[in-house]
Amino acid sequence: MGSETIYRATTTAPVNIAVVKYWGKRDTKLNLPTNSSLSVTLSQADLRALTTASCSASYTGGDSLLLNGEDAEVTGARTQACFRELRARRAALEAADPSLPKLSAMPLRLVSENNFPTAAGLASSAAGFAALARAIADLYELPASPAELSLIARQGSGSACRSLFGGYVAWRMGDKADGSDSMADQVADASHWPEMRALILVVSAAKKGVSSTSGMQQTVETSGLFKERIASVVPRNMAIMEKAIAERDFAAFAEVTMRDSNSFHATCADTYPPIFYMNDVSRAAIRAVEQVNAKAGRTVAAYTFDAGPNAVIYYLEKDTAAVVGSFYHILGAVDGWKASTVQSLATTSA
Ligand code: 2P0
Repeated sequence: MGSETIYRATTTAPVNIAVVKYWGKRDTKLNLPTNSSLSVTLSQADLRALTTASCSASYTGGDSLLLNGEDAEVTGARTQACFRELRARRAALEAADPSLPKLSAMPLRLVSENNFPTAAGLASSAAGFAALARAIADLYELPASPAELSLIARQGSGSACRSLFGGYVAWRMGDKADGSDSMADQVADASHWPEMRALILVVSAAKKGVSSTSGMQQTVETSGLFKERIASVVPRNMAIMEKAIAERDFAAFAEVTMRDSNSFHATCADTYPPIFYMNDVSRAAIRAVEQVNAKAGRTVAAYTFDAGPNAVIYYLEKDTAAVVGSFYHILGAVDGWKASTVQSLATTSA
């Protein structure tokens, strides 16, 4: 084939929302976390990144990325780490089989789009780096498993390693200095507990004030509460959560989800200077979940908040009317509340 040949691969990757949160790095270069975490992968019909990777000897101007229609930076250390890892694996294949085209030497072009507004403040870096890693791996025809790709995506953005799997996914922190054991694994397939649903309440479309990357390092450096969180709170939450998922015990799943979100935001408040991601509408959403559960006489809904004010409410399909209807009714009276939501079949295959 001539030098004008364009090689191309397209893939999608889903968003994941953690129920036991990642917050803190022990190695900022390799994105190695201070604790394990666990998430639920959301439906790609609702939220996903769609990424095409291509390469050609005819491409000029080096590597490039078009993100939601706009030129984006590829010179950042994290993107470069992903490119380097994937190119090295391709180069090894080319060295073993000289008949293969030398894709590893060609400039890469990435085109990526989210099917949800980036302004919604949802964790888009997780789906984005997971899709980037898999699109290039497919382009290079690498025999890489989701676990191996999670090692690469992790270097782009920590939470991205969990978006290589569907269903219920753990990111095991590992203990090796080179990060070779800090990767994701699937705790349960989506089909194990398919009734799980997520309601995403878009409280604010504003960009968050403190980025996760810098916020978590400020927490690691200054919070005493954080030490307790990584030493005992998270290990306990991981154990209870894995059991709750195995037993499809929604009440236990919900309690750990809410406690872990509270614990994470408490360590943010204990950071010096403090970091506040939730706002008055977020807190109204917490009260609304408490009211919905009290009215039902059992736990039918669980809230969780990431590094921003938007709420994600987990519930089971059978309780849709009780949860979604009541929620809108209660929050309707809250000043600043916008009825902008995404409802998702939470568990999906990646
Ligand atoms: C999580 N978050 O487990 C937690 C909960 C936010 C709060 O993972 O620096 O964008 O790219 O590794 O993955 C957000 O942090 O941070 C995050 P980097 P990332 O989902």
